[in-house]
Amino acid sequence: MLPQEMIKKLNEQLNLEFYSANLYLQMSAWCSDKGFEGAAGFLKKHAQEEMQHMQRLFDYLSDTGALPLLGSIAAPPTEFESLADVFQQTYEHEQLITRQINELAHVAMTTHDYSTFHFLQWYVAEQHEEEKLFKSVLDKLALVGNSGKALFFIDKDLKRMSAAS
Ligand code: OFO
Repeated sequence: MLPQEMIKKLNEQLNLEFYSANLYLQMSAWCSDKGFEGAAGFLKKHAQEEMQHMQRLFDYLSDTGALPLLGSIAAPPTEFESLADVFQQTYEHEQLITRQINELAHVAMTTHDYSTFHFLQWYVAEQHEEEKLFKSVLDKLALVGNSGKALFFIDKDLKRMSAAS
């Protein structure tokens, strides 16, 4: 059985992954509303990945005899300034998640909870990929600028990226 403090922290992370899914799904809706169909599809697919992150925590808690607790989840923002603003916020959000995962891994290690420490390694690797992915989109946006043509190109590129993943 996991220590109570770790069960609480893993449940917080589970709910945060739910929030990530809702955030990206809401962003997807904004993109679709503004005509960025490639970005909308990319973020919608990513929202599904976040649900898998949630599910992994759910299963780990359950498999170790703890009770997954689904709490209330804050509503994500609904308005964004631009496509660049959307992706700036995704990147910042992923950095927040990385800090949370690192903190969890630190607690697991220092309390000798090596099972959870091992379980969290998947998230450590995943966060590296997630930050890299969103940073690459931001870099492209910075490179091409904000013209209609540039955004059209980026949107097409996001469509290609989500079809390839
Ligand atoms: Fe995007 O990594 Fe989970 O939250």
